[in-house]
Amino acid sequence: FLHYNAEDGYYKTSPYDPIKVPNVPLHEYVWRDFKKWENSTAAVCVITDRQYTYAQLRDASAAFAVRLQTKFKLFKPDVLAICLPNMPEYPIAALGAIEAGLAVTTINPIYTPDEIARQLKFSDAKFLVGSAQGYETLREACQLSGKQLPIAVVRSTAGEALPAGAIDFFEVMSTENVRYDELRIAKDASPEDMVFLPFSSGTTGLPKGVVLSHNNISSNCEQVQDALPIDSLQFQDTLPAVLPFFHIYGLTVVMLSKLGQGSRLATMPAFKPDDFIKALDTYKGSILNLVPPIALFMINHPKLTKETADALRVVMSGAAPIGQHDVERFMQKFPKTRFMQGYGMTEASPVVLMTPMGNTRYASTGVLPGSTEAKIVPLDGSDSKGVGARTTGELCVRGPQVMSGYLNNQEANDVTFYPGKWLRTGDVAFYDEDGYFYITDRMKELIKVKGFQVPPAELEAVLRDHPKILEAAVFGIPHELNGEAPRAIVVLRENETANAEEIAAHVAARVAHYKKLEGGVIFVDEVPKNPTGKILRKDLKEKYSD
Ligand code: 4UU
Repeated sequence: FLHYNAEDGYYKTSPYDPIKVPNVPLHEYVWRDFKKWENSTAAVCVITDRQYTYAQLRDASAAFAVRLQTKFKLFKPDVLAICLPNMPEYPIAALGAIEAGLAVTTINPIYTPDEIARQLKFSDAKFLVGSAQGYETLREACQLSGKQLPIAVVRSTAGEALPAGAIDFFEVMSTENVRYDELRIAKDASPEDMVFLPFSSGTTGLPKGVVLSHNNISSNCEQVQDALPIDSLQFQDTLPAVLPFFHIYGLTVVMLSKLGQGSRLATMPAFKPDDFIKALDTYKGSILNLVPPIALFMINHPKLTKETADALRVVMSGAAPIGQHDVERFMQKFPKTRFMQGYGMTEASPVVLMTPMGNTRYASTGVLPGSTEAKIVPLDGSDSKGVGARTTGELCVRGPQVMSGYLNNQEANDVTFYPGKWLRTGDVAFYDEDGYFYITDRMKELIKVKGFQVPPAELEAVLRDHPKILEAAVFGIPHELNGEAPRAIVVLRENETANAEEIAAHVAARVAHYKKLEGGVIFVDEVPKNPTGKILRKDLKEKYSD
């Protein structure tokens, strides 16, 4: 599967058969086989045990679609924002909006009002779905963004009050008196339309809107399903859905792909040890997508025994590197469980690599899924031609899952793609003779904490807002449990004094908690920069990591 041509140099193709791009709207793709399991549970909340069958989930989302159009006058190309923790209603909101012809932007529910406001503005969202608990934060975010959006609130228990001014999501998704034939499909609707607008900082700078189409997402579902085939008519798998649905990993790989295959989602609003153990033990979690810190938790937590995870047949780790030693410890503790790895990024819907069944190369993040091509190019950007096996460089990919580009950002698109639609990942990798890829480093500035994106440019902007700070630069240092922790170097204005705590507190008050300056603050006289004023990030790591 190694090829060569004059334009691309060496490039790899997938060992799998090419996928058939579904070419239908995403909700139709997800519901394609739902009749086969319409009375099975589709989603259950691990905390409250409230649940929906496939028929209930599908009907509720169709009802939501109708009301978005008839009651709220939302149509293509409007954007709906979902700011919810994981819960069974999440797919109702997402697939309903999609059925109405809208695109969905997914917002981290633990964001601060500032962070939410920014995404509402960038995405130009017209409607918000949130939780009762998060309602005040959303109101504040609306005020900050200057947009008075209708906010539909999901109450997680029947007893939870509807906040004043909120729309009751249960009313909007109610199947009572709904006229399904009133749904209007735009004449120009196409599977190439944007369906999701998640945010990612990509290789540099602030978060940008990632335009993902129906075909991008459904192609990636197909690709994942080929690498991990399941048969719900024989046995219904349960997925402890602990990875947040707002992030592309939870959204595509857990929620959409598995609903398309008839599995049961056991949703958790946050990672809490007892809930997580319950999802494995009581709900018999059998396929588990996780990030490395959760694998470490499973290895180390005394209450989580081999018996607790008795039903667990597959675990897939992704979103950040995991050490081979940790994989081995995991397999020692859970010998019945097959350990897989995936590698992906928001810009690729997300999956780019997955270990195949029976893999024993535990340092590898896997092989290319169907219809995906990759090449490794020199790190210095001097040439975009691919090099051969066992040579390290920047990983570039192309395939039906790769985004068309960032929203309204030609400049970012120009640096993110090489000619021929090759997406630059910003990750350092090589492949072996058998087409297994190994991610060895990250060359882009992005910091990953527990698998979440922490863009340095975002924290640098927050630091620059501090009245005592002249300049700042942020980078990641290794962190035993979370993978990395953000650290800042700070130059104070003349005649100012400050201590590290007050600087860290300034940041902590303005960002989601995983973005805090856990790695500390160091005061310096200057930020290392090149002649054009760009921060020399490599120097930061070398100079200030100890
Ligand atoms: C080393 O993290 C993601 C998507 C992760 C994902 C999705 C489906 C993993 C497995 C899967 O099946 O997306 P982003 O956009 O938040 O972050 C992308 C970056 C990558 O560029 C890389 O630097 O996260 C890092 N990354 C990894 N690094 C992702 N997966 C891995 C991995 N090993 N397995």
